[in-house]
Amino acid sequence: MKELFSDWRHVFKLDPDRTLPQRELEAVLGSGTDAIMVGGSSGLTYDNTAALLERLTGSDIPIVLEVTHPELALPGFDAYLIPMVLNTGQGDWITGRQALALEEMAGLIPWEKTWAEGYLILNEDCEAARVSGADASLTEFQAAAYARLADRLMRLPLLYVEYSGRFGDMGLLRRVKRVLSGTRLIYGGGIDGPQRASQAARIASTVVVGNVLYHDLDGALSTVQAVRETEQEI
Ligand code: 1GP
Repeated sequence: MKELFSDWRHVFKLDPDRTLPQRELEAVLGSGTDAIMVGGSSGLTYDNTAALLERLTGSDIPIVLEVTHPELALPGFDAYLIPMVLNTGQGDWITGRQALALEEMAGLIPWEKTWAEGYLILNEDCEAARVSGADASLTEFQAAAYARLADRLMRLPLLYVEYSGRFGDMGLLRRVKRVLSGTRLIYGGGIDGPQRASQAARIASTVVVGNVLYHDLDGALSTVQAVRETEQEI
């Protein structure tokens, strides 16, 4: 089935807790990227998420929110992605927090634009690993088992291999990709320019670029074309 994200190759991730001046934000929106993801692992509030949404409203590319806390789930986004951290021993981050949110909000959720997003967090030093207690030390073999679980058992639409802040192991990513049959593979972490963007885009269906936006805008913008020009391995 074709979903909103089915053709996304390149995505910029913006963190409401960090500042991007207006001119830079406009450059991001006009960069040719396929979508903007709004998300972060800490420091997100209703107010800073609403403020960023307001600045993004009116753009002609999809603006999607990764909902890490129910209070952030403002109306007005084009889609909502609900992270489920697969490689944590803390059930709260797999289904606990999500179920708690549903106790209160089930009737308010726009299900037609809401999807689960399985996360494999593989950089032990990143904030997401710290807050969710993820076991980031998985071998390729273990990561592939989680990928099968996401794809075959849970039939998740999306699997996000997250190395936030560090460029990941492309061998592991390839191994994960090879076991997926229906789940779309997203990669994010440490992409700082065209070369890494292209390396990741050869394997992952969607490549997410975040941090570099805040210290090297030109480097960040150059990843869009690099991803466009890269064909995904079969
Ligand atoms: C973070 O995967 C994204 O959630 C992007 O990672 O910030 O390292 O680019 P970087």
